[in-house]
Amino acid sequence: MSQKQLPDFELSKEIIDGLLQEKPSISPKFFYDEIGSHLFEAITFLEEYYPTRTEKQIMSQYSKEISAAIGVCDVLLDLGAGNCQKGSALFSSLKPREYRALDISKEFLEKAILGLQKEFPQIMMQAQTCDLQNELTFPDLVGRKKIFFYPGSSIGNFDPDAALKLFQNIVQVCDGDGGLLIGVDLIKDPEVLNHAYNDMLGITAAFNKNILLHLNRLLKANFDLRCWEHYAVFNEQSARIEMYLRSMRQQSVSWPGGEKHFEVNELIHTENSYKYTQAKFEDLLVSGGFKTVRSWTDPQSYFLVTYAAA
Ligand code: AVJ
Repeated sequence: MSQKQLPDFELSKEIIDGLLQEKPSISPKFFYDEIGSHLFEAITFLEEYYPTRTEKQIMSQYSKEISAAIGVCDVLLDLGAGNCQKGSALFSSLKPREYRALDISKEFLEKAILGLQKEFPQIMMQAQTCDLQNELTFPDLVGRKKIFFYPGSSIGNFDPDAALKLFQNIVQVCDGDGGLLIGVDLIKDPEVLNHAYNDMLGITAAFNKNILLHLNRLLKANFDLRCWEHYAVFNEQSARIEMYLRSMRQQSVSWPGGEKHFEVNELIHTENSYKYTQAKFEDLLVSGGFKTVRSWTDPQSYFLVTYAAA
């Protein structure tokens, strides 16, 4: 993988540019510092947050059909691997020769890999940092059958145009072999969606606000978390959950070399989480260049797992 690690000043520039836009925003990739990664893990245990457990149900109920659709797996590339739990759950059915765990934060990955390697000594394992906003290339894996795994509806963070580009990139890297096993959240009753992003315990709120603590460290900024509140809502027109931080008062935030004034109720956009219909999602994969798609869902049609062959 040839992604370069961004130097801190480039990350800072990206964040500052976002904050100074007319509609301030922070990329959701900045959620996942160490605390953020653990808070997200906590979210996946919440009653209201159905995606993780529903995807797990689908994967285990249809594991035979899924592995039959995939066939031989030489290299399993786990995009946004996190704690590697979902990726390693595929080991027994896919039997990959090699496992590549890719994510933004390498620290989190390496801990997970260390434990896994003992349990599965026969599988070659490697942890790599990777920002999916950049192009994927795997010069060391040319000619090998690659199965990409992108679970959890992480694809929902991309707008459909960017998702299409990622699919095209994966198809190109696959070079006529292998494919993509991907999970995506489906459009459903807005009340169910809104509850999933506004949980009673406030874990999602903490996850959202933690992005500001991460920025305080990255930028040496001085966001005061007491002055910001979590706001998440399903936008039916755009078929996406939109997540924001709302300024509860007039305030200024500063960092070395700059500052930004926020009005009462001014919003910082932190995340889009797109939801699809099965038909729209399969169409997008085919538009990206995949030759065939096959999907599995749960009885309530809350979540979709699709294998797209390159
Ligand atoms: C990791 C992007 C799939 O959109 O549901 C969970 C992130 N944000 N709760 C999602 C998230 C708030 C999650 N993804």
